[in-house]
Amino acid sequence: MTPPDGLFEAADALRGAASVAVLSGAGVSAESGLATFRDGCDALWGRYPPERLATPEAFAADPALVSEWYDRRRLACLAAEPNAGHRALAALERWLDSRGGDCVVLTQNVDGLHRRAGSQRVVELHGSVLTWRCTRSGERVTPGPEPFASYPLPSHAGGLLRPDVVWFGEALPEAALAAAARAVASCDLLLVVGTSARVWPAAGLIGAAAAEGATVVEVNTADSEASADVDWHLRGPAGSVLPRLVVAAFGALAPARDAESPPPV
Ligand code: BJW
Repeated sequence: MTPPDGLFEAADALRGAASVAVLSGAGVSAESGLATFRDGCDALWGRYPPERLATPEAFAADPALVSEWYDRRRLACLAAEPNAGHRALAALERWLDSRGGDCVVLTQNVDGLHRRAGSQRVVELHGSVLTWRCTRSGERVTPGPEPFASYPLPSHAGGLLRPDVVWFGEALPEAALAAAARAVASCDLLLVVGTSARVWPAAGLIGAAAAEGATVVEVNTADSEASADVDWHLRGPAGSVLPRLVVAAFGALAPARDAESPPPV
């Protein structure tokens, strides 16, 4: 398969970067079978407009509908497996660690797949659908792999359980936002993967990194709101472009065990 335009130039930049931040979106999990939000016939909001499902007002108006929709997504995320794109990002972290650099994944995804692929430094900007919290006490729970017994599910404290995600109009977790701001202010290269860059404040991290002098490399199957402003737009699915990028930059997906031995291919 022909490499996407810019792959080798982006790989050179990646090899020269000591500090890398990754901003990921739903597209990175598309090849794990999880629908994206806005593109394609499988888009999650194809049947429901976002304000019907992803706002506190929607939950207040119809907690049964919103709980069931999120519980189905929770079960789909638990059943999904990380794909080659997630694994390439985990390999990238190991490469940078082995060279005294650092790599952090700032994800808008709520599916937990980056961690399951082996990435250790993951900042969940929009929370996690795998944990739910009580609307009254704020207590968090991690439900098991079965569907909920009822929609909505009452909590022990007399409230309702809601997904521990960030809905429109809600603030992102303060610590996550602060960690993301630090990462983009200090990175040499920002890799923007599988996001339409339409949702703020996450989308603003791209301009913030560029303003601090970082090289911005985008991996996407289509143009995003950010494409016109990035240094390299690598067109294609994350599951094939990311492994090629890491191999082009470092020679293999896994880092060498020590300085003497060559990296395993
Ligand atoms: C592939 C691929 C493959 C496919 N390989 N690529 C500034 C300007 C305008 C508006 C605002 C602003 N600041 C804030 C706002 C309001 C609002 C907002 O952004 N609105 C916009 C719609 C305009 N933002 C908020 O409300 C945020 N909160 C906030 O600002 O609070 C302020 C506050 C402060 C203090 C107190 C109170 C409030 C919160 C935003 C929360 C977003 N939440 C959601 C739902 C999370 C739960 C859930 O999962 O259901 O997060 S919305 C949804 O969009 C989800 C996603 O994380 C997010 C981003 O979507 P993403 O990941 O980009 O997916 P898609 O589908 O859009 O794109 C997929 C991409 O992948 C495409 O480009 C494809 O081409 C590509 N692709 N296959 C590579 N194989």
